[in-house]
Amino acid sequence: SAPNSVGAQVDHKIIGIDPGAGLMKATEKAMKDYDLKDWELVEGSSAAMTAALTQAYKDKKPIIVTGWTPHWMFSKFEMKYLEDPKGTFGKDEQIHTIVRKGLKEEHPSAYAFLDKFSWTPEDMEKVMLDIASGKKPDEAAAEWVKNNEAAVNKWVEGIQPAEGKKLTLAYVAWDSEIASTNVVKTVLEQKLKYKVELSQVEAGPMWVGVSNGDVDGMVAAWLPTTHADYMEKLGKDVEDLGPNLQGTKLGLAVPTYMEINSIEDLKK
Ligand code: PBE
Repeated sequence: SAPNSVGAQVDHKIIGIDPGAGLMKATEKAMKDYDLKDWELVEGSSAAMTAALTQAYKDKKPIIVTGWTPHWMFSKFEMKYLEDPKGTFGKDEQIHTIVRKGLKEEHPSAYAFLDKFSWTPEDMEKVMLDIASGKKPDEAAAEWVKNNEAAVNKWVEGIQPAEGKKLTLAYVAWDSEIASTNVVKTVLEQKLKYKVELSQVEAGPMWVGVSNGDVDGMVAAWLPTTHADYMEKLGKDVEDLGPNLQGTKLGLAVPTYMEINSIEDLKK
C-alpha cells in the first residue's frame, strides 16, 4: 500500500478485544471478505482496546478499533462506524437472557425477574458512561436503579422476595455486559433479597457454565448472529428467555477525524 495509506498510518493493525468475542470472529471474516491480507487483528481485551482508543484520541492519532453499540465510546468520543457494504457485520440483533435448565423450579423469583428484565440502549449507555467516567460498576448500577425506580418496580412487580438464597451470574468483561450484569445483580439483591455472586469469565466458559448448570444465568448473549456458534452447540442445554435489549450494532469504528468512511478504504 501507499506510504501514506491508512494501513501505513496505523501499522496495519485493527485493535481488537478478547478472542472469545463474536466481534473478533466477525472482524476476521471482514478481513477475508475485504481482502485485507496484510492487516493484523490485535487480540486483547475490552479494557485494553478502550485504553488504546482513549490515548489515540487524546493525541489525535489514527486508530481503528472493533466497536459495538451500545458503547460509551460513541458518547465520549466523536466516532463513526466504517461502512460495511458487504454486510459482513450483519444487521441489528438482540441481547438475550439465558438461564440454566431447572432455574424456574428452583428459583422461581429470580426466573420471573430475569424473564421480565428488558431495557434500552440509552439505559445501558448511561450506566456504561458512569463506569467509564470512574464510578465503580456496582455504584453506577445502584445509582441507575435508584433513578429508575418505576421501571425497576415493574420488573419485580408481584414477585416474592427470596430471603438470602444464592445465585451466580456469569459475564464477560465487555463494558456493555459489566453494566447490565451489575444492574441485574443490584435488582436481585435490593428488591428480591438474593445473594448474587458474579463470575467473570471468557465467552466460551460463560455459555458452557450456563449449559452445565455451574452458573444460574447470564444477560450477555448476542443473538442471532454474534454468538451463533455458542448457541448452536449449547442451545439445547439452556433456556433462552429472549431479548433484554434491542438495537445493537457491531463493526469497525474510527474517530471522525480520520478521513476514511468504508472498510473498503483500508485496501488503499
Ligand atoms: N461484544 C459485546 C460481544 C458481545 C457483547 C459485541 C463485544 C461479542 O461477543 O462480540
